Amino acid sequence: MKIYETKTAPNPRRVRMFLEEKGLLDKVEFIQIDLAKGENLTPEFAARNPMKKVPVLELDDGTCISETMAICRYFEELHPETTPLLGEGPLGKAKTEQWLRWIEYFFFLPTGMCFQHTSGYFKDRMNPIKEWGEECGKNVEKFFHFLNKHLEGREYICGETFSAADINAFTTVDFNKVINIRIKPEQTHLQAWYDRIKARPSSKV
Ligand SMILES: N[C@@H](CCC(=O)N[C@@H](CS)C(=O)NCC(=O)O)C(=O)O
Repeated sequence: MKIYETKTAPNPRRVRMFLEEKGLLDKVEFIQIDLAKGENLTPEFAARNPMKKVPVLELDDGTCISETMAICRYFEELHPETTPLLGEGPLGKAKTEQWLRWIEYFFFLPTGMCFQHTSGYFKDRMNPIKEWGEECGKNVEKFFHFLNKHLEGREYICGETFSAADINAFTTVDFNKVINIRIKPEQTHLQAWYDRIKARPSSKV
């Protein structure tokens, strides 16, 4: 199996952390795609993912799976003997999914929009609108505040068990450094949770 990815990009990092937590990282060969050079925009890459984004998982028979959470779901189902990261039982799975979607819509996406629209990083392929980026940044700040309150008295985002919700929120908090949004000194619950996740070996992959 191969994963086409970019080491510095946040979506592929979510997949690497997920695989490391399951002890599956060495099952996959990683192939680096240079996004700045537009290696994801070639017809060859588009044949693997018509959305032209990383990560993409390519199975040995050539089948390609795009979308970070679809790739994570594939490994969760393929290896039921590994630590579950997408919840257990009807309620656990539903609550984890709820958090994954909140984090994706209200945290990860505005973070990405703030980065792309204020930095102009992809201005060769999109039309950055600075005001939109700044507005998204304000929503990201609100989510930091929301997470801080939520994490008071909780070890992990879904409660007592580490899950993909922690991976996705952690990698998003980290990526926010590039747009200069950081945990504030008074956000002590968020900081304590961040330090707990950072201490896990998977945060280094
Ligand atoms: N919804 C996709 C988003 C993937 C995505 O936006 N990947 C970024 C890197 S983190 C990318 O490939 N950007 C290249 C571009 O926009 O040209 C997922 O969850 O995997």
